[in-house]
Amino acid sequence: MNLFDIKGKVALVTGSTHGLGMSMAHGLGLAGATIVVNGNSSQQKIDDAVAEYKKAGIHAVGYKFDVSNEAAVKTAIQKIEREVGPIDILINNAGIIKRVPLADMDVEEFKQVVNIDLVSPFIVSKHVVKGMMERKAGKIINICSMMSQLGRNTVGAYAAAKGGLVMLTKNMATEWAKHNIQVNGIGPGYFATSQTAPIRVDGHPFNEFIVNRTPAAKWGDPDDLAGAAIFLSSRASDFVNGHILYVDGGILATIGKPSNE
Ligand code: GCO
Ligand code: CA
Repeated sequence: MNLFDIKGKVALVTGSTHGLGMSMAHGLGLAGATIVVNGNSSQQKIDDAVAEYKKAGIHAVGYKFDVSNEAAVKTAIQKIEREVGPIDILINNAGIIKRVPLADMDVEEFKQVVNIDLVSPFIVSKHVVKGMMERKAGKIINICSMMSQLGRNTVGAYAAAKGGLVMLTKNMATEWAKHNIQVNGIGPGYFATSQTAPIRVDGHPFNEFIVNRTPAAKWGDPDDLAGAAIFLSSRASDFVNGHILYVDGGILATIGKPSNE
């Protein structure tokens, strides 16, 4: 008996052509799940990502659609379920960030961030959960952030959206747990990805700040998220509802320390 067995499950991971989405999807794929790869920048990027998954021995199929467009999401989910099979696992990972001080931020920019990072997980979940309800089984994982709990200069819109995503997770869990659908979140700390590349460059004060602020004293390796993703996708988490599993090297456990300690 393997509590963590997800062999043969179908997992849709939004924004899985690169970054943390790709790392988590990779982890689920190596554990035996079929990965539905999603992105919206170009078909080429999806094809390249699918080829990369396949090279690692993962069963992967690609679907390009915009997670913020309800009509496109609805069509894509129907197509995926017809062509690949019922979606057992949904990871709402696709997201964007804009680093602009709030007092200088255009309302349209703010709305764009909330639209992708908060409204879209609602849209995709809404169209995936109906099938899960009929089948009386499902796993939904919303990708939260350190900014679900903490503020930081310039990322106010992102923080507002990621904070909202925690409450969306709890409310999805509240409404759907009785259908044997577990909705939880993963809150990544600071990981070395293209998203953090601009603030991670050697010599950048933020690079040093993060290493000092993190008890584990390093940026996370994206592969470190696979365990949390597998746990929340498998039978091992069948009575875990509305929880956010922070994978952060201890950031949220501490106030930090002076830079000379
Ligand atoms: C930033 C970072 C964060 C991280 C991550 C932290 O500018 O502070 O980009 O927003 O991406 O979400 O958990
Ligand atoms: Ca790695």
